Amino acid sequence: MLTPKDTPTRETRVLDGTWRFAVDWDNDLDPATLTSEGLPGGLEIAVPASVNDLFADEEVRNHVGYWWYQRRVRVPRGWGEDQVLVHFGSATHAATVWVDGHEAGSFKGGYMPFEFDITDHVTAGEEFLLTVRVDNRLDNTCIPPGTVTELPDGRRQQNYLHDFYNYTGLHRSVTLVARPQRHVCDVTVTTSYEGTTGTVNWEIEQAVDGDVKVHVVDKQTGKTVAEGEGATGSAEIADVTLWTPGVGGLYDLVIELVDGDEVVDSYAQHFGVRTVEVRDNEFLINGKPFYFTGFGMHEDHETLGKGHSNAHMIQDTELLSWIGANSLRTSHYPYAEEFMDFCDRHGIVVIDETPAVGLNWGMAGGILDSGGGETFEKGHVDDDTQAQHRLEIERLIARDKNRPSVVIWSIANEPDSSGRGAREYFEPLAQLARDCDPTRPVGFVNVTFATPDEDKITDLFDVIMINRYNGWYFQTGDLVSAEQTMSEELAGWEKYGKPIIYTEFGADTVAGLHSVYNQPFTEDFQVAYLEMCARVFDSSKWVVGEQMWNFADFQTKYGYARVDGNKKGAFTRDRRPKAAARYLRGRWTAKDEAAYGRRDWRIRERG
Ligand code: GCB
Repeated sequence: MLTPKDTPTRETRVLDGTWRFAVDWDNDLDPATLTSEGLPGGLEIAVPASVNDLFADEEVRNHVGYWWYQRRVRVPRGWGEDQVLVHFGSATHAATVWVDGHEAGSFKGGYMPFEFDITDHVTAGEEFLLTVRVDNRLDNTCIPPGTVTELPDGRRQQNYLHDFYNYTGLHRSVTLVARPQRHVCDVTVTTSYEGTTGTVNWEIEQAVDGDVKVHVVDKQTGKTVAEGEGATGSAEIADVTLWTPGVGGLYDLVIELVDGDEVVDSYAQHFGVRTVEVRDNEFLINGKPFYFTGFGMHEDHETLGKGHSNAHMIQDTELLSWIGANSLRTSHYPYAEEFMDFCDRHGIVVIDETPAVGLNWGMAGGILDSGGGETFEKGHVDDDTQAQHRLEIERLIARDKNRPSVVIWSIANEPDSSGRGAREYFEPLAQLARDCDPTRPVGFVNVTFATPDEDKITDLFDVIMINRYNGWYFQTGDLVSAEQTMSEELAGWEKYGKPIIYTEFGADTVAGLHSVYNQPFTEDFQVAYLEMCARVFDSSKWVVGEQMWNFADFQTKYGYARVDGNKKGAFTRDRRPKAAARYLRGRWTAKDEAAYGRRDWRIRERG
């Protein structure tokens, strides 16, 4: 599926704004009535945004089940000859869509785009009623999985094993799209280079096979630098500009479907020329060792919840630049395409993660409450979960395969990789990711309990990504013991002979709380904790990256270990720096300077 775009042959209308809204209290509202008579009540909602923090009503916030969105849409007059689609950036976690009384389709998976062809049900120049039913329930057929419990008094409760709030709603833009009947459906771009000459290869899927012309345009200069023909082909780029961390460097593959002299469809897909390779203890980008600095992040803001906002995107990436970070992980789900486009443009290196989080029933009685039992058993993480997990891997790679910023696929966060059945569950998924994309390393993120002796799946992957909380959840406040344990464990991971990235390490910290002692929850402790971690990382040539948990404080479900959310941020939820942020800024900019000979790539870029 292609991202909606205006081109010489395509048009888009963004449907963001305020929509009518209703809560389906008993999850039994009749679509036929709602699509003919409209939604009951007078509520409105913002799109894009999460539902949960908008209404001053706890019952709305805690509702488990369906929510209804509705608005009238006018199809532009000139779209009579075109196919008309309605495209959703995401609906968390499932949606069914109606166009007037016609059911256009359903989609399950809360962080992926989907679209429906509605050509036969709309008329150019006329209005139609667009109705969307969003479902926020998570069960064992979902990624992430969850459990819905019905209490004796009839209330429903949603339980889940991941540590971020189950925000729901239309989190990304909704777009009406016009495209020609004969059109480009998809394109896969791969690149390489030799000396100063780049090579771009393309494979184009079309609705109806026809002649194809391709122009390669340098996005910096706007000049065409190469041309080619055919649905499958390649072209050379002389004096190629490589896509480079901290800088970017993009080209457009401008695809034209032609019929004689007529351009039937035209679409521009951006790409970058760069290589990624894992060699012994090194992670190489364009043949040079790369050391990841940055964060596991969240799409999370006050009021908006997980709703995408360009203003917040700019602010967050500015802060990444300020702090000297060169990378991030899209913990724990795929982020909005607007955000990924930004990373492509500005050279931010991305570990791209599926929404497979909370696949771990071993955490009962620990950080989270699972209710016990084995992870890989019927009703927990089972064949149904795996089927959805497969889809999530396929879809993520299909969506982001052309992005130069993405250098690793992370197929899960902290699954029970030492549990019975882990290998049987993950072996086919690791293979699937490789089959979908043979060009990028594949990994998963390891949980603390699955030590080198216990873990059953690390050999299936190219890189080792580990989350560790010694000094916080374990050996709390005792940084001396924590350092010893981390170092000993690291020696175990080194034996795998693969690069290691610490994808999480962190300590909850209340902004403004200080102490002369290394007291947990203070800003002083957070800095001392990070200094301890840094000593461990710097001691091993196998460690090729550090991504602190988390970029900013974020909302979670309630629990005795969470006071208004997770407070491990280097920034507060409203993006003010804690002392840790200044510490990291010093460390990462110095590392950056040592590696690349400059202090702050964004300032340099601005000249
Ligand atoms: C983890 C999880 C992350 C949590 C974090 C924490 O290991 O991957 O989702 O938020 O720990 O702070 O407990």
